[in-house]
Amino acid sequence: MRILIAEDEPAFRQILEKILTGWGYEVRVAEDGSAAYRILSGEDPPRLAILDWKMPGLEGVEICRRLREEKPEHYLYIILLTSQQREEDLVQGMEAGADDYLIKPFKLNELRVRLRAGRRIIELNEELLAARAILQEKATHDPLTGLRNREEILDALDKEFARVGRDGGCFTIIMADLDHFKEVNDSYGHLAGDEVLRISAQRMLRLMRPYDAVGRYGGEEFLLVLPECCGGCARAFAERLRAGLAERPMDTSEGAIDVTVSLGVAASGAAAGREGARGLIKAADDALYRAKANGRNRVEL
Ligand code: GH3
Ligand code: MG
Ligand code: MG
Ligand code: MG
Ligand code: MG
Repeated sequence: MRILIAEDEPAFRQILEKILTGWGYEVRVAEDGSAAYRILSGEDPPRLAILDWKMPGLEGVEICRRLREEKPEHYLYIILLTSQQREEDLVQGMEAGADDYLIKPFKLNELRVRLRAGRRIIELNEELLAARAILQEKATHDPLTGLRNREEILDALDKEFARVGRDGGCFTIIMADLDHFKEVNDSYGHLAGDEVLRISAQRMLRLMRPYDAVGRYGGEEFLLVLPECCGGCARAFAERLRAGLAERPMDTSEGAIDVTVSLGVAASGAAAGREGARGLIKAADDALYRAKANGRNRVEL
């Protein structure tokens, strides 16, 4: 585990560095408070720090205070090292955000076990963050395709709607529905149908720009939100999407399957005002219905 030692006294700093390296830590050192603060507030800082209290530049307590205020999301375990030994100092140091406190001179064994306690907390914190990321992913994404789920793409649409209302400009949404998908399931089985959904999602993603959003709106229905793309741009994109999906058969475990898609396009201007984002969905849905009625594998506005 990486650790920062901030200590202005060279001899003591070198001893600490040597000892901690011997204990298996990957050690970085800072010779004064400003250097320590730069490292800890920078990119990918160590998660464990031993800070001397009295240092030129910034004092250890001040570093604690600033980091807790500025980077509350980044968990850093801080041990303050100091020769201050009054109770008020301890209280002040911990209140500034230190996790632990050691008074010089201290016993090496004590430092060793206190660091171990710190590591336990850091590891627990990391597990918690990982679990939260998984929950977050599950709550916002469709497990089959990995695309945003319905709530999440509707959320993206609401945000885009609000952005355009505030900053002006335009955007387009596309409702895309696979054609005769029930037949794919009936002929090749539900698992092959699943594979087709996954491949369709991948093909769509490849055709989109990085700031476009796509989500699985329903079973075999996808909603796309395209910022700063209207009129000719939107039509051309929808056409590329249609052609790109149908371009070549999709390779599944049940063989190659030909798939086409119908698309309904609606530009933000179409539903400006009272109906809001839901009105736009209705417009795209109506266009999709026309695309189906007019023979499928086509784009309607
Ligand atoms: P249309 O061209 O009019 O859209 O015809 P369609 O057959 O695609 O439309 P319909 O709404 O009749 O059928 C959609 C099918 O999609 C029915 C449903 O079983 C299937 N489906 C929905 N979700 C999934 C899924 O997650 N996996 C698979 N394999 N099939 C799904
Ligand atoms: Mg000092
Ligand atoms: Mg369909
Ligand atoms: Mg249908
Ligand atoms: Mg459908």
